[in-house]
Amino acid sequence: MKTAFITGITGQDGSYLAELLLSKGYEVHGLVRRSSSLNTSRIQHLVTDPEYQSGALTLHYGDLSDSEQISHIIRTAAPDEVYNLGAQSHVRVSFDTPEYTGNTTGLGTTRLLEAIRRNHPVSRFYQASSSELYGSTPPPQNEETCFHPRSPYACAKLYAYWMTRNYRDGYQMFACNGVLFNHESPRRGETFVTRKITRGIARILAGKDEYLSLGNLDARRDWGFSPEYVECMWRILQQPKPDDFVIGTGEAHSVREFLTESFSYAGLDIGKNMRTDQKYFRPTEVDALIADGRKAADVLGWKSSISFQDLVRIMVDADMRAEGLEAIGEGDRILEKKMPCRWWKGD
Ligand code: NAP
Ligand code: G4F
Repeated sequence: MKTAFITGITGQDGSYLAELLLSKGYEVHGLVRRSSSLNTSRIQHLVTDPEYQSGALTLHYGDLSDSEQISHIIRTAAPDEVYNLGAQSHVRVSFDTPEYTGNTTGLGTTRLLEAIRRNHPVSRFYQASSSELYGSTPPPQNEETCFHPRSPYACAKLYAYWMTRNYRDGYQMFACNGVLFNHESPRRGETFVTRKITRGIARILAGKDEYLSLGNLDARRDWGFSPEYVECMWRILQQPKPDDFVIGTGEAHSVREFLTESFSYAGLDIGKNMRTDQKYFRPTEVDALIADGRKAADVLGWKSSISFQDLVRIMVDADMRAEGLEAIGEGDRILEKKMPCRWWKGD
């Protein structure tokens, strides 16, 4: 049985990855930061699942700013694979908290790499790098494209990206970057734009809100489906040699297109139910991200199967149900057709 350690296990990707690895028979350790309110809702179903009560899932309190606890976990769990998904991951918030973002998203990676190097250097390491690294470099973007970060978040991720490569080169560690483009799901944080829109739709239909407030509608993103992307993280660590990979669908849509597609699916009127608000605009914006994922297709044998329209339907339906409304239903049919062997249990 292999052992994995996941930072960010309570987040969108961490929760799906935990399920994927448990379904493959891994023993999974996860880092959970203490908070005064419950932050384990995405993995609560795993915590209470009798299947995992025999030691397959172990949660450890800790924080990416606490090197002693991170070292202790690496030393005692001796994981075969480490997935560093923990981060202050919100780009807009990083403009308000640049130092904190640098500490967790940037230096947190170094703390983990150093804990591995000193305690268990055979661990394979996955760093959650981001398409935000490309910033203002025009698309399409691949492994050779130069980086031009446009936010404190992207600067922190750039430092983490290079530390990962330096530990690979300098210490021969199996350390890899997955440069993932935006990926979403019903478990996406409520303040990222896709989820904000789909949840906003459900709240309007439930009579709780009258309208949704958004910022820049012109930015274009390459949006994929998170469960498919965590599968790539795992595949990256199963390769014969460590390497970096770009992961995305190769198709981009604007925020406006996401809004139009989801509002029309739910039968809402943008003119009546949407407003723009300056507070959601950013000091510097990333205009367009589109993955050139040919390397991932060739080496990892990976290609996305959930389209933009599918994603919209899956997310709107999930939020309708979460509000106690009836789902329109296409989202369920898409998942049944395209992902019949689903390994995740939540949603
Ligand atoms: P997410 O939902 O925001 O999850 C972030 C996780 O990090 C949560 O578990 C969070 O804990 C944890 N965390 C935050 N600060 C921490 C700290 N100081 N110490 C320990 N843990 C901390 O993010 P995601 O969408 O799953 O993304 C996973 C990773 O991939 C992140 O590193 C993100 O930057 C990166 N990424 C994401 C995308 C995307 O489109 N989703 C694309 C490229 C890269 P709480 O639950 O307690 O907040
Ligand atoms: O959903 P977003 O906040 O995601 P963003 O900034 O692209 O970052 C996400 O993807 C990155 C990968 O490229 C990750 F590394 C990162 O951790 C995160 O997961 O914003 C998407 C776009 C932006 O252009 C933003 O300006 O939507 C625009 N937007 C317009 N109105 C809004 C809003 N974004 C948010 N969050 N909230 C709005 O009201």
